[in-house]
Amino acid sequence: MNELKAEIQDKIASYIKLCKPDHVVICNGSREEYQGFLDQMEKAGTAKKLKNKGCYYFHSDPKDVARVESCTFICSKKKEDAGPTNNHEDPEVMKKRLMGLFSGCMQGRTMYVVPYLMGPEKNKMSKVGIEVTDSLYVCVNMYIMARMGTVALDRMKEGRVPVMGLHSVGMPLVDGAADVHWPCNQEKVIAHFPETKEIFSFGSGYGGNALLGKKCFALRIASTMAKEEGWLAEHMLIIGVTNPQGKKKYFAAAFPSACGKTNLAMLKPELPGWKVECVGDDIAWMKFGDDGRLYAINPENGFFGVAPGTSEKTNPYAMEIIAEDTLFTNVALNGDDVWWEGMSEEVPEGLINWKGEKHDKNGDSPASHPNARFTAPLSRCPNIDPNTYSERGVPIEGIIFGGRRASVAPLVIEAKDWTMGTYYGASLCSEKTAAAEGTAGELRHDPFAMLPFCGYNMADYFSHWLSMEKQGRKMPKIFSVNWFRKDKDGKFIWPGYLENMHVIAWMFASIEGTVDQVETPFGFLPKDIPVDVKNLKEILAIDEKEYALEQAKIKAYFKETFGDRCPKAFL
Ligand code: GTP
Ligand code: SPV
Ligand code: MN
Repeated sequence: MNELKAEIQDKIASYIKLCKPDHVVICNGSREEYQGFLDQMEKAGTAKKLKNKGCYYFHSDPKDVARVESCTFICSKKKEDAGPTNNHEDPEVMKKRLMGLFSGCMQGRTMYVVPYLMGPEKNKMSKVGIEVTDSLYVCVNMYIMARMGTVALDRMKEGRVPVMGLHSVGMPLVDGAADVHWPCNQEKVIAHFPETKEIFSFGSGYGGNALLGKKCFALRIASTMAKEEGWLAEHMLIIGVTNPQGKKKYFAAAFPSACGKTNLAMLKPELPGWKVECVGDDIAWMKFGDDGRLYAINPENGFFGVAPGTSEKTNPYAMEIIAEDTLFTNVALNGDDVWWEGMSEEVPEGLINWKGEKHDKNGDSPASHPNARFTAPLSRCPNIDPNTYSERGVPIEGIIFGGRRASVAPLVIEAKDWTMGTYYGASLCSEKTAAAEGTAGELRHDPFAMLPFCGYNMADYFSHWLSMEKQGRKMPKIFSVNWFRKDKDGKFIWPGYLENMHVIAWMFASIEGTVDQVETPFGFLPKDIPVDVKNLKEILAIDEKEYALEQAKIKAYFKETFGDRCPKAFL
């Protein structure tokens, strides 16, 4: 640490002075250190060792189970730079509030300094961060999700400037108070300072609230960097798709939280001759190269995946990934193994639910929390793409936007050009899920699946996307998909999961120019997709009247929300 620039050392010293921890540990990111942390937590009773090698179980406070969007702030100097879709607070006002919250917040605890690298070691787009935290749970999750320790410190010694993040669960141990299994605070604040590229997170130990490399850095702060530097930081999975003739194309796809990114990234095709390989399942950083192609990297090094619904049938690769070296949070315990809704049809006897109570099989509450997650290393993925760690990134030829829509949105539609495709992204609507606080099922506008993750004015973000199209660039084709249309009985029409390969294959062929399409004013629809699905016709077509009505509503939303700042091309 001593080799680091004076400013960084001073910053950490100021965090120590403010938070008053009993001890400070600088993490080196070694396997031994990781195992030591897990042993420590097991001894304290906050982690439970499971049957499978390297697997551990954790469960949270019931009041700390998902991202807290209402407590997430963008603290730019000007309110309009945060824009109408973000909570804004003045940086000075927020700093004052934070100083109060963080003052003495680590008393009786240890402060861990976690240096980390986002992105492959040799890739030029990779960036460094430092998360200072009082949570061991965060340390072990960061070990899996980012590249932690020496590898990042080395980059900083070379002169790379880290994005600084201070995180506390917000529960000091004073006057001999005993610790609890999941310390947190009723009051939560996740504050981002885009101008100084700093993050402060207080009160939560869960997921995107606390693992600062993920949504806070790799999306909110990175999107502001991307705007300044002319690239894209997106809530997207990345896959490589190979057709039966051996031709390969890369796709990036944005779906809102808990709408199918991890599942699509791990797709194991049953369609003969096709192969899908995974580069990433949640975040993509993309930049046009000198050759005019759009190159993407996955800044993360692990999966923080939704557990419920994951099974041998729906996602066999995920089941293979989580067989070892995986951390489970808020799933149900089945002896010294884990279980969740959807893993098997039969609910096992004698489960302990995610709250640590005996599960009532006949009751209404699920055994696992709907936002229960697994944290597993990217390297365990059986279909990992050989170019995942490449120096250059992978060239994207197709971009997909998708929401969770019971009606209106067809299975797949292709944009006629970049502007229409960008509009598809901007006009994305989706039903809310358990990944964030609030009522699941409510339909909301979620432009580019970035509503909770864009670090600046969303209207400027639209313009930034439009400005990507330049002469000499090979613009990817853009598609919009919806796996979630329901019939009159409320059942999904499309079987989804592995069957999504049929839609990917259609998009692949469309980029190649080898499929028949139906032209509509809103884009190109497939003439047919050769698969035996009841009511397929209903989801392949659009009701043009209903569709036009929806577009009018979207335009009204753009006008009302963004006013003059909204790109004219969308109005
Ligand atoms: P985040 O990690 O929150 O960003 O979520 P995600 O976009 O990676 O979603 P994920 O793949 O984990 O899926 C979320 C939920 O949707 C899970 O319960 C899945 O079982 C379900 N799901 C995923 N793909 C499909 C699909 O094709 N059809 C249906 N019906 N459900 C799906
Ligand atoms: C999401 O909500 O989009 C996630 C989970 O990927 S979290 O890391 O909690 O943001
Ligand atoms: Mn996500």
